[in-house]
Amino acid sequence: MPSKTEGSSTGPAKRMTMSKEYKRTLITTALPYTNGPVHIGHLAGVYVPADIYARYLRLAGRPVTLIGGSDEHGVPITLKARAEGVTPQDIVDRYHALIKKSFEELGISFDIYSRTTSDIHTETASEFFRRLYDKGEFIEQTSEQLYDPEAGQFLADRYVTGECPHCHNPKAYGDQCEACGTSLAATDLINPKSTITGATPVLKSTRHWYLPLDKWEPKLRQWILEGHKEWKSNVYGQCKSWLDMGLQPRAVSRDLSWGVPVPVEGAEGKVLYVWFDAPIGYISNTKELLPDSWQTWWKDPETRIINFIGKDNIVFHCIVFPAMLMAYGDNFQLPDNVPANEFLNLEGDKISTSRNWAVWLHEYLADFPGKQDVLRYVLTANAPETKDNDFTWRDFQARNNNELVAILGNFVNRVVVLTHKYYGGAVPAAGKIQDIDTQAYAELASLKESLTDNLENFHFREALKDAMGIARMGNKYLQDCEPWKVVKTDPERVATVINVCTQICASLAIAMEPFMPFMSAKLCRILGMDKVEWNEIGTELIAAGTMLGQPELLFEKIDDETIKAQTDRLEAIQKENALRAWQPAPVQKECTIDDFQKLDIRVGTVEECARVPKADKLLVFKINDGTGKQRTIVSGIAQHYVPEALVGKQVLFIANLAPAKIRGIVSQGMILSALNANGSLTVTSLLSKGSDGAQVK
Ligand code: B3M
Ligand code: ZN
Repeated sequence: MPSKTEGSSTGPAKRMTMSKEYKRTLITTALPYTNGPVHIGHLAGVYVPADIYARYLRLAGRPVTLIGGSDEHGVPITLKARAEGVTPQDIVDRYHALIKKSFEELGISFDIYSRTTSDIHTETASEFFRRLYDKGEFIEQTSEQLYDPEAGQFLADRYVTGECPHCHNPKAYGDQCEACGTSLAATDLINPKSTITGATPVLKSTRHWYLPLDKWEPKLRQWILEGHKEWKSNVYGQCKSWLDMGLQPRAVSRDLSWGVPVPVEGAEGKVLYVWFDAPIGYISNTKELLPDSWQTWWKDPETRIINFIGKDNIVFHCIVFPAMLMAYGDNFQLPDNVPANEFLNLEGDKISTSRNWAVWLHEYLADFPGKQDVLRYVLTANAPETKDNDFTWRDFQARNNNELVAILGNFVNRVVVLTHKYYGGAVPAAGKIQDIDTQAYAELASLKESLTDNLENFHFREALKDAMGIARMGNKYLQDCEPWKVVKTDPERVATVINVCTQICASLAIAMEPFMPFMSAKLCRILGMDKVEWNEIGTELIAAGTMLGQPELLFEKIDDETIKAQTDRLEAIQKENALRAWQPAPVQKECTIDDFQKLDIRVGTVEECARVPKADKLLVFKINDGTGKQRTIVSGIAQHYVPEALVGKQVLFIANLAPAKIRGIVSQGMILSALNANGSLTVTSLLSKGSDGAQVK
C-alpha cells in the first residue's frame, strides 16, 4: 500500500493536454448581468465548473485566482429600472448583493466578487479606451442610428425590437435575435419599435468609435485556428465560422446615459458599449484583489488564463476581447482556453428570466437549506458540456436518493458505524494484506488518474463519475469482504478491512472536495483530517488509532412531497405564461349567409345532466328541445361544470349535427361553448329566457 511519504504512484495527470507547465492560473467567470438573480442555467454553464476547477488546482497546490463580479452596465439593467420606476443604481445594488450572497452560500470560492460600477473599474476601463484611442486603434464614424423622437433618445441594442431579417421572429432585439441566435444591428430590424414608448424610430446621425476587428483577423486566425485546436469543438467551431464569415469593425460606444462615459472630449452623452467594458472587469477585479501583483497575473507568459462562459458569450471572449487586448499590447496575455458550455433547459423548456422559467439560486437555497452539494452534484452530473441538457426535479430527486444517499452516504455511514461498533471509534491497524485489498488500492489509483485527467481537460461530468466510482468501489469491497460475518471467526481480518475502508473514505473526502465542498468538510471532520492535498488520494491518510467522530448522515432522502411543491410551482408559472401569451384565434375564412344557415342552432333546457361513467371529460345531457321528446347530447365539459349545476339552465345547441355514438351513447347534436384563454370552457347561454326549440337566426 502506498504510504503518504512515498507519494502516489499515479502523480498528477500524465496525459494532460497542457502544452507547458504554467506558474499560475487565472480563472475568470462570465460577469452576470445584475438585472435579475442567477439561476441553475448560469450555475451549470459557468460557476459550478469554474469552482470545481479552481478548487482542484488549489488542492493540487497550483497557484490560482478565481475572479468573479457583476456586470452592472448595459441596456437590460436600464430597461429593468424603467419597468420598476427606480434608478439603474437601485437595480444593480439589489441584484449585486443578492447574487454575491447566493454564490457565497453555494460555496463558489471566488477570490474576489466585485462589480463594474466600482471606481477602480471606471478608471481601468477608461484608461483602456483612452490608450486605444491615443494609439489610433479606433475608427471614428458617423452613421444613421435609430432614434425615438418621443423619448428624445437613441435606441441602442435592447431599446428596440422588431422582426428578425433572418428567421422573421417578430420579437428580435436590436442586438440579437434570440430565436435564431443571429447577432444583429438595430438598423437590421424590420418594422422596428421603441421599447420605451412603442414609437416607430426615425434615423438620426451620430458619431461612434469602432474597433476594426478585420485588422486583427489574421492574428486571431493564427492564434485560434492554428494554435488552439485543443479547444472544445463547440468553441472552436463557432470561432471558425465567425472568422470564415469575415470580421467587421464593431462599435464600442453607445448613446446612453448608463455606463462608463467615453473618456474623450466632445463625447458627452456617450458611454462605452457594455461588451467593451465588461471583460475589462476581469482586469479591474484582479487589480482590486491584488493591487501590487495584478500585472503578473495578466502579463506574464507563465500565467495561464481560463475563461468560463456560456455559449452565447463565445464571440466576445474569443474574438472581441482578444482583439482589444492585442490592440492594447503591453504583453496582455490571451486566454489559453475558453471551455464554454452549452445551455441547460428546465423540464424540457428553455430557461428564461422574462418568463420566470427558472430555478433561482436564492430560492433553491431557501427551499433546500443545507443541500448546496446536492444542487452542485446534479448540475455537474448533468452539465451541458457537449450539448444542451435538461434539469428535471425528478432527476434531481433520483440522483439524490439513488446516488448520494444510497451509494456515497451509505458507504461512509457503514464504515463509521462499524468502526464504532467493533473498535469504539478508533481506526484499527491493518493486518496482513490480501489480494482483494491490493486490488482495491489499484482501483483507487486508476480512478484517481482518470479523475485527474478529466479535471485537467474540463470534463467535469466524467470526473464526477470517477469520484463517485471511488464510493461504488468502496461499497463493493465492503460487501465482498463481509466483515459482519468474518468478525466471529477472524477479527484480525476485520481490522484490515475497516482500515482499508477508512482510507477509501479519506480519499473520497479529497476527491469530492471540488464537487461537494460541504460534504467533504463534514467527512474530513468525522475522519479527523485537517489539511488535505490532491496527491494524497489513494495513500494511507488515516493513522491507526485515530478516533472517528460520531456517525452523521452526509445526505438525506428527498421525498415526493418536496419535489411536488417544486413541480407545482413550475406548473403554475406555465399556466400564467400561457395566459399572458394567449391571443384570440384568427377569424376564419369568410362564409356566406347560406353557409351559416346550414347550421340549425337552437335553444333548449337541460332537464337531466350526469357524468358518463369511466370518462372524465364527458357529460350526458337530456335536453328539452321543444318537440316534446327529450334529446340526448354528449358534451366534453365535465372538467368545467358539476352536472347538477346545469339542470334547469337554457343552452344553445346544434340540432342538425349528424348523430354520433360516443361511449355507446348516441349524441344528437352539440352544445355550444366558448374556449377561454386559460383553457376552460364556458357554456353559451341566453341573456334572458328563450323558448325551447327556438332557432338562432
Ligand atoms: N453579462 C452576458 C451574460 O450575462 C454578460 C457577460 C459578461 S462577461 C464579461 O451572459
Ligand atoms: Zn432570427
